[in-house]
Amino acid sequence: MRHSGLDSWVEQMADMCKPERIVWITGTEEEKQRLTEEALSTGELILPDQKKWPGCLYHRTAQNDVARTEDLTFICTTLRDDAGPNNNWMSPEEGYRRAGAIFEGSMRGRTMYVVPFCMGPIGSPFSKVGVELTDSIYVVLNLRIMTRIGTEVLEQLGAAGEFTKCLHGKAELDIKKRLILHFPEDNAIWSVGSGYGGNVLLNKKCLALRIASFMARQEGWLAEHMLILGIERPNGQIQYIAGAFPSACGKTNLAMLIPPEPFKERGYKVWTIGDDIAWMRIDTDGQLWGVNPEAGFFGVAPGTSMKTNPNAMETVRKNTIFTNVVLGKDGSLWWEGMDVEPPAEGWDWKGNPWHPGKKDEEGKPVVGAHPNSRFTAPLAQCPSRSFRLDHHHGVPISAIIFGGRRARLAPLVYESFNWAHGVYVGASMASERTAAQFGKLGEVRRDPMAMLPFCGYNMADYFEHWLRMGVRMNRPPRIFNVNWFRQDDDGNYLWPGFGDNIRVLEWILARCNREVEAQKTAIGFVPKPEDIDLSGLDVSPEAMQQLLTVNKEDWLEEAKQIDAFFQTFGKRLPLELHAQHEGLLRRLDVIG
Ligand code: OXD
Ligand code: MN
Repeated sequence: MRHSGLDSWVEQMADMCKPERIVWITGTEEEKQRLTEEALSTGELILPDQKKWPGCLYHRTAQNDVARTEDLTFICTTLRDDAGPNNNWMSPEEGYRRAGAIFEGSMRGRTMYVVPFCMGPIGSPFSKVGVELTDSIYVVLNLRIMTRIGTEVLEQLGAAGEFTKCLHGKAELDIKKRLILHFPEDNAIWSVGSGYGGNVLLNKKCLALRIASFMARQEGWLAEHMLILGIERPNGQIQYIAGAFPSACGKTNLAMLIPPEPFKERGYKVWTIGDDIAWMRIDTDGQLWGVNPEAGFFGVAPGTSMKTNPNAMETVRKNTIFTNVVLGKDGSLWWEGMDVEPPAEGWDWKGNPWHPGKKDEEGKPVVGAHPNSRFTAPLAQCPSRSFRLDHHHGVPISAIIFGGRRARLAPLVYESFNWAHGVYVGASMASERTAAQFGKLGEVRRDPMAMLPFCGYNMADYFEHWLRMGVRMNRPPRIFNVNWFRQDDDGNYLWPGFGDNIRVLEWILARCNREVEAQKTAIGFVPKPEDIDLSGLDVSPEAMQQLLTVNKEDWLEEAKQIDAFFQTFGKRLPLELHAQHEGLLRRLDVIG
């Protein structure tokens, strides 16, 4: 069955890019082998030791192309205001013209691959189809892991189905000729001049967040930068939590959490649905249900070890593509924080000779793996994967958590008073910069719902959409805020984090199930210290007290910053958020 709209679009794009040949991707094993061999023969991919790393591949990006380039990422809507202060804007005409000039003839002598992919389970009425045209085998092989691809997707699309038109070309990999453009009004994405995953796997941030968030508002659902996990309690009941955190706050670790011994013994288990993106909609029962539209993980390698995330280490053991980590002379793969011996000799992410302890001319240590080096691994290989991954309706969401890195301000956990207040908590979310990010260390960056770089339209309208969603649900999920990163006056973390975070999730579920009381504070409901299960843990009562403290002066200062941030949206900001802000100020005054 041919789809005439798809055929003519492919023809049109080929007329512009002028590839030597066009190959339609079907998704078979034999096709994967053929593509892999071709990429190995050109050096686009390298084969690591297949005994240690069966089925794994290694790739290096260009040195100027190692992370998402937010300043080259644009939302191209007719009206500038529709993109909002949270996005770079370009008119669609200018976008097509400028990127078109770079695409023109850029695939001469190359192959254009046509990759049909499905976000969400095949056959689910809630899934979305995209087709990515790309001149990169690396992209095709990554899409094969991150999404469902090939012939069965074309069958789902049928002769006239809707699809997102995604065009990617490496062109010259020149940063001056790099653009990542979104055309939400045309359901199209054009990315040119990059080979880095976040810029070129157009299914992910581009489609599943920026374009999908735009669609979600029109169609009445939510496309969010959230993990989803299920917690099985000793009685066998599994409840699901969705959570939004800015980068470097441990989303992948939380999604694959392994409970500490006393919890394991009592029968607690954690089930992973996804670590990055959640699509959530109101089902016929009037409640919120979520799916992970992805089929794989595109995770940060450094810091991942058997100590921090054993499930991730197990997941990446085979059939994984590694990008910009260390390659040993013996074919081993390694990254900082892997917690195993590095190879005695090898190459760093730039392809330069590297050995442990290497120093540059100034005597500074040379890292082997880029701090944003990645693994692309199938979700199906994750030991904690949920049996519900392919369910067409996804999973019912009991709680939503927002989180960030705040050394002083936010308590370990607090619950919002209701949905509208929870939207305010998400909208005013912020995190402190870490060494891994540009900018002043410790500086607070507002990142509402962790969506600042990913909301494909004006965030003021996004907040309004969230508020409306709450009204439409008969039992909306409860909304919480967590902060695993609170420190004492000497800069020591007060909370152990990682697997012990289940102690906080357990309190969250107890609140959802109305099993436990809480203390009302100006910012929300905070646990009574005795209601967080600390069995087997060395956290003193004083530390617990500090972890749960709401400091009036700090919050008054925070309120000023929230106000300044809200001002950037002008009159478009929903009145309800102003009312919520007033409410916080009033409560700080009254309750303290
Ligand atoms: C990611 C990101 O790669 O948020 O998931 O940048
Ligand atoms: Mn992400």
